[in-house]
Amino acid sequence: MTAGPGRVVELAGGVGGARLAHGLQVALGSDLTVVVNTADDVERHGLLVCPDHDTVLYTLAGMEGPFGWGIAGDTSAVMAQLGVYGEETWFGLGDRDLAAHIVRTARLRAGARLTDANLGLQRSLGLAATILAMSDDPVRTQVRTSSGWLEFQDYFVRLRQEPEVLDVRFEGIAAARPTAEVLDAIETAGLIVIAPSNPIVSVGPILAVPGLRAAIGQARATGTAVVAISGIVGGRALKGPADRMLASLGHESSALGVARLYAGLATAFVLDPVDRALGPAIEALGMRTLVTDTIMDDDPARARVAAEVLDFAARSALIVG
Ligand code: FO1
Repeated sequence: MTAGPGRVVELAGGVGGARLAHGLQVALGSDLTVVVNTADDVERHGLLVCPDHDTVLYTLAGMEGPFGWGIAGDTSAVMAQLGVYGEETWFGLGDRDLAAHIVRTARLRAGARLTDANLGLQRSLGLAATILAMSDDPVRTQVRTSSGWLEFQDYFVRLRQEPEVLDVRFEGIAAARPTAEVLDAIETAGLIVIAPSNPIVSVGPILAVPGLRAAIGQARATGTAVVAISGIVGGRALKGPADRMLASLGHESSALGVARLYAGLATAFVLDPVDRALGPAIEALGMRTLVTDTIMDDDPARARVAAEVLDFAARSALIVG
């Protein structure tokens, strides 16, 4: 029996990251820290909504909705009434979900940091793991389409990811600072896992926070394994528009295309059996590879993928010595 990896840090976006986090939480409990993308955050009806944080929150609490976000069985009486008042209702907020945005916004207005407002929600729902905002400073993803720059949720939800994405920028990123909690988590991590989330708009903003990529590089230089999991399987995104986005931004829409984005950062890469033939090209980027089924449709699959990633990291560390 080998010792566990100690603290594990997962960099995560929404649904894919949340599913892996759920599996990791089963194995690690409070040794898991999830650093979430906040560049999808959006102000709706005067309230701050943090989709990636909340998706991980509800998933770790075992209460996520049928599409992966929101709360299972939630109702939409407030949205219906907002529609009566002439408000836009394309971004659907459930009644119980709204409570989180009300509490978060109130605490922020009272002077709390985003990190602490979110930690309060996590404590109330009894999470074992910790979820940290990548930064307390506002960062917002914008995508350029043929009709100009759009706010991320405008593109993602209102326009159903239909327009081709010609460029991506993270407004506010230059002034964003990583929090002390995030830097401490990375410094003390025994393992860093990059979730099978969109590498451009989910993991991309996290790595773009000034100082964060360097902190991971420093951890890597002192022996911490950095394992990335492909969210592209057989050339298609497991969820969302990552495949089309990679292609329209000039990257290869494949596990190899994802691995190239993490070259120099990840020490190991997990790919699906259908992509086995890409293994040698990924290894040529300087990463060890693990080939395993990465689809996490149900709880046992999440636990299995998480356990395999942990086992792989432990074996890689033993081999590296
Ligand atoms: N995604 C949708 O496709 N439609 C929605 O109406 C929607 C509402 C929503 C409300 C709260 C929340 O936390 C997430 C929500 N999402 C919705 C998902 C979300 O905006 C995206 O999946 C992520 O931003 C991409 O990671």
